[in-house]
Amino acid sequence: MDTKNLILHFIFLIFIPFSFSSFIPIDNYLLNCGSNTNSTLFNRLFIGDDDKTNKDSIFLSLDKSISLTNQNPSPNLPTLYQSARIFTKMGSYRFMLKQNGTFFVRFHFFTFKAQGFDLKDANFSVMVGGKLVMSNFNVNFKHSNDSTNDAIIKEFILKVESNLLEIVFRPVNDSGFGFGFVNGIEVFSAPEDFVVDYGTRFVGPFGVKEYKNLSYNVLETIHRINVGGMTLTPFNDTLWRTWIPDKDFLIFKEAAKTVVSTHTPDYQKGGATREIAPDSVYMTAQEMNRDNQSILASQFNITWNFTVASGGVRVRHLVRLHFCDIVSPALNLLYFDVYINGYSAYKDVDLSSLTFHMLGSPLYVDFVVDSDDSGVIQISVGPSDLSSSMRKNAILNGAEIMKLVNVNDSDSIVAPRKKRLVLVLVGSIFGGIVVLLLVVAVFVVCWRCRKKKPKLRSVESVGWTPLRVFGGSSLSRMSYPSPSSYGHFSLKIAFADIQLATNNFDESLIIGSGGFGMVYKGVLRDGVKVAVKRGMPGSRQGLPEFQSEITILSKIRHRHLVSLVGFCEENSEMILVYEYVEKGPLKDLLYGSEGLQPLSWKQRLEICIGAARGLHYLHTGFSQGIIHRDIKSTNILLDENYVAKVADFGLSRSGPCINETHVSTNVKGSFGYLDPEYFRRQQLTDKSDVYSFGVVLFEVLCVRPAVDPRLDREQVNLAEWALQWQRKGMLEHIIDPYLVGKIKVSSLKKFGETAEKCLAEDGVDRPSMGDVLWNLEYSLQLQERDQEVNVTYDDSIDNAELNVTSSIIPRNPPNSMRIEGDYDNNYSNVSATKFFSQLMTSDGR
Ligand SMILES: *[C@@H]1O[C@H](CO)[C@@H](O)[C@H](O)[C@H]1NC(C)=O
Ligand SMILES: *[C@@H]1O[C@H](CO)[C@@H](O)[C@H](O)[C@H]1NC(C)=O
Ligand SMILES: *[C@@H]1O[C@H](CO)[C@@H](O)[C@H](O)[C@H]1NC(C)=O
Ligand SMILES: *[C@@H]1O[C@H](CO)[C@@H](O)[C@H](O)[C@H]1NC(C)=O
Ligand SMILES: *[C@@H]1O[C@H](CO)[C@@H](O)[C@H](O)[C@H]1NC(C)=O
Ligand SMILES: *[C@@H]1O[C@H](CO)[C@@H](O)[C@H](O)[C@H]1NC(C)=O
Ligand SMILES: *[C@@H]1O[C@H](CO)[C@@H](O)[C@H](O)[C@H]1NC(C)=O
Ligand SMILES: *[C@@H]1O[C@H](CO)[C@@H](O)[C@H](O)[C@H]1NC(C)=O
Ligand SMILES: *[C@@H]1O[C@H](CO)[C@@H](O)[C@H](O)[C@H]1NC(C)=O
Ligand SMILES: *[C@@H]1O[C@H](CO)[C@@H](O)[C@H](O)[C@H]1NC(C)=O
Ligand SMILES: CC(=O)N[C@H]1CO[C@H](CO)[C@@H](O)[C@@H]1O
Repeated sequence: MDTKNLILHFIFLIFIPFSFSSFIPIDNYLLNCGSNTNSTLFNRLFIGDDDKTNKDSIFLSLDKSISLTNQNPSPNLPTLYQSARIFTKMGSYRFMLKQNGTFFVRFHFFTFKAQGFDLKDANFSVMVGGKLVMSNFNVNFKHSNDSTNDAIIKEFILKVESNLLEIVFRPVNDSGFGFGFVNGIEVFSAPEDFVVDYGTRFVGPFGVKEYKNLSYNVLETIHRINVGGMTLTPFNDTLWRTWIPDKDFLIFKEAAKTVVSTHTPDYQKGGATREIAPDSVYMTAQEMNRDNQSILASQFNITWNFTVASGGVRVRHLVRLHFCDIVSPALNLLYFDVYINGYSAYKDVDLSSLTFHMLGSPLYVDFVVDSDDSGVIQISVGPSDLSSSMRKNAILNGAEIMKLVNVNDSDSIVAPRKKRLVLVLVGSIFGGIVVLLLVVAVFVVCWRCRKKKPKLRSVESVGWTPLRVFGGSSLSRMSYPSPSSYGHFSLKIAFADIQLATNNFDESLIIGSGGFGMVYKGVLRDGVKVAVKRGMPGSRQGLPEFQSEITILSKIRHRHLVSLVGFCEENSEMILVYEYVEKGPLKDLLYGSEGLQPLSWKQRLEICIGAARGLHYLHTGFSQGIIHRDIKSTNILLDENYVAKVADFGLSRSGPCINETHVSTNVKGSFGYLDPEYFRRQQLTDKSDVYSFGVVLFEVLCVRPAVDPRLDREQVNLAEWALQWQRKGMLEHIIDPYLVGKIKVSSLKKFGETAEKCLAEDGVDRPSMGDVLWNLEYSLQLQERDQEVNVTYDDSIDNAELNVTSSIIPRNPPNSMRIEGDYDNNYSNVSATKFFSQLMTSDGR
């Protein structure tokens, strides 16, 4: 939203006509459930839902429900709570509405025992207007033991865009044993603009942005607090709400002092109305306790902790704060900051400006905040830097906390709802269990669908934009960045989006870890699967690597390199977001789990070729090549088509300039893959990558770790060990048993030579990545060739091929590498045809 809209919003609010007459809802249903008599509560008439005279506008859909009456009510118990409607099967109320809009829906629950029902045992779900608002609700379970004498009232505020509102009760156990119940229901229209869709501040680690379409959420009231005041009952409230005092939520009570005004608030300018909150809320407040010099001397906030549902980013709350300057002797003396969950939510609040220069005019501000795991929403107000040292103060008059019921949870229920009602009706006619099974099946299917596609609640932000916290003291200074101004930051991702994508760094989404930190699987809002690499939060260790990786990766796009989707540098977080590579590290596939088909030789060759291409591109694709520095089998990832992608550029460094031959850096890399020359001389060249890649080649062939300390001394290091066998020309003795008989001799020979060259002692003797690439491709050709002329190594074939790639493939391998005899020995027990047919079948897949 842009500045203009916000200003409009406020101009609009100022001119909302106000009236002193009490609010009369257009639609107003109050039901005394399970009773045929009317009942009065707080001067309101709840009509009996069993009273046949009231049936014209309310329909009770199922005759299967039971009216239950409390035979031994305690004295003074309101009659509303002396009866209940019991649902042993799904049943519903339907209300005809005169007008669309936002509605209050309240349920009254009061447990008692009668006719074999103990209402404490009820366990049921409630849907309102097709939206699941309560699931597996159990009065006893949800509430503390001492509430047995009080009714429990659940309040929901939601938008209804239909002339019919249906409220469905469904026992959790649909087999006739479980049941649901309700004592009273209220359905009435909320005042216009009770929930507006603009100007809501979405507060979090990302700063403040706008939260749009608030009214499309179902809100469940969790706390309604008259700060600095006393309990207000439905008698005292225009919308029959109950407000409770704040003292039980206040932390460090000495810091706060209650203020009470005797002037009735003036609703002209601030934008609030009597329906938003009654006079009494605005006539009391907590301010900073400025009497106590020792407290005043130390800077402080007034802080309240409110318990809420925990559970990460998906549990969202609306925090509506009410303000009315009843403390200032004159205008523009009070400047304070608001914090929610420790995040700056509104800086330099200047009530005088917000009310267009009028003291004692109420206003409210809506905030949306994601719950953290603490199960607490913490609200603080404290003096702003703008306030003069003599007049440091902060106030709060009222607070409401409402949970945003996850509407999308219930989307799956919306679709089959109509069907289910019909089905249940049919079911009641035929008494068919089959029908119930169908219903269950529909449910299960929907549930599955829902589970399969976790839908992320969209964050109403302007895209990948850095957000600034509002710095102004006047609303006219509130502004939101326009999307167009961030074109060149297109890789920047808001922390909130990353939290969403990873379900707030859900441990179950961890797909890897390393020196840098954890790697999580995630899904961005646009559905793109990503791997989120998060540096240890708070620690700036590795910052150079982080920045190096961003710089490098943002420049690179290559089929065989994992591409960077974005990054996040907010709140001292270092987060890199990569494309998600479906099958994960080569290492995992190589050492695969039980039952997993091992990779064929052809697949392995193709993977090595892909990785070599990626590295070749890194080394040569830029005027100044890039050295990966940490090539290993965990850094080669495979996508769903087994296409290799080189990953993890955290340790990358730009290569030497033309006039230099190496880069001097601290030694980094992974044990077992590390170029010994690099280690000795601390000089980095692209040949260090070639060495590491050689180790990977042997690893792919032999399927054993680069370093395995459990083995005999001469076997510990794969590079040394494999080289020994390669030099003896007996490499086939140590290959992956799965590959035995499946590799053509010439292919293996070429492969072994290539790996050996990569592991040359001196970098200058190692081939370039381009050479390695061609040799591997040649090895693949040899494997793929239709007709192997000779099972043994044949120089002539090799030389024929060499004409094509003469500059790359080393001619005439040294005599020490001639291995014909050994191959003969090894395969002498396999007939040529058998050998080939094996090849055919394994390759024909
Ligand atoms: C209950 O109240 C309604 C509405 O005022 C009225 O029509 C109805 O007659 C009353 N029923 C009883 C039993 O008093
Ligand atoms: C209500 O039913 C659900 C589903 O069977 C169950 O998970 C939950 O524990 C039950 N709650 C109580 C309090 O019995
Ligand atoms: C209610 O439960 C709390 C702890 O959960 C306990 O301290 C308290 O004594 C209980 N009250 C009653 C009336 O049983
Ligand atoms: C409610 O709104 C919808 C569309 O917004 C409209 O089609 C319908 O007629 C309205 N119903 C009433 C009762 O106002
Ligand atoms: C429903 O309740 C009955 C009796 O308690 C039990 O036998 C049955 O397993 C329950 N069904 C479900 C789906 O929980
Ligand atoms: C808000 O709701 C309106 C009306 O349904 C819709 O057109 C718009 O796309 C919604 N905006 C967001 C950000 O969801
Ligand atoms: C609330 O209403 C009751 C009953 O009308 C009245 O006695 C009480 O003074 C009112 N309280 C406030 C704070 O207005
Ligand atoms: C002032 O506050 C301190 C706590 O910070 C408390 O110990 C002290 O008693 C208070 N003094 C008065 C006069 O209330
Ligand atoms: C008030 O609380 C916020 C958030 O916890 C904190 O950042 C700020 O430093 C606090 N101010 C004072 C004066 O303690
Ligand atoms: C208030 O909530 C914060 C944040 O969850 C927590 O750290 C603190 O311990 C809580 N304080 C009290 C007194 O409960
Ligand atoms: C409130 C909310 O997040 N609604 C979303 C539910 O899921 C659909 C897609 O299935 C989205 O379009 C809605 O925005």
